[in-house]
Amino acid sequence: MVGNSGSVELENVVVSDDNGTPTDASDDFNPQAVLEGAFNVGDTDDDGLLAPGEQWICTAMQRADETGEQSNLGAVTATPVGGGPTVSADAPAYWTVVRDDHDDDDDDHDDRDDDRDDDDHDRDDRDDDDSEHRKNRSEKKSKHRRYRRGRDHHDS
Ligand SMILES: [Ca+2]
Ligand SMILES: [Ca+2]
Repeated sequence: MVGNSGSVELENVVVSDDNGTPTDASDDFNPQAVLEGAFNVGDTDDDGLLAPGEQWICTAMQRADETGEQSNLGAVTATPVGGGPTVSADAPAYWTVVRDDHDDDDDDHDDRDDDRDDDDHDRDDRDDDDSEHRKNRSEKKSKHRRYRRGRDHHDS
């Protein structure tokens, strides 16, 4: 998001991103302006000039090569309408990259927890109840398998 805290409209607004590598300018890029028609969605009077109070929006999606703490630096330059020195501003962003399969790992972990709870419960019961409970569970499973096999047979 790019704003103008001054009192003069700005033109030639250029937003850049250091791509998380401040010492390597070769991979820097310009985030895309979020447009509404031909102008930035935040250009409320559609004149292509960043007026005081306007909030222009730019966006970018980059794939991080490494997990862990990441940061990038967004910067913007612009020139005042009617002349004057180029103005600039920058803002760092920090985020953490996690692996794509992180959620799957969590699910597996939860399953293991559930099993462990069952075992604890069985252990509290007497041995007879415990074995009966296990038998009922396996009967239910085999019944379910038979049903599926029968239905498959019926279909074919
Ligand atoms: Ca860079
Ligand atoms: Ca404007």
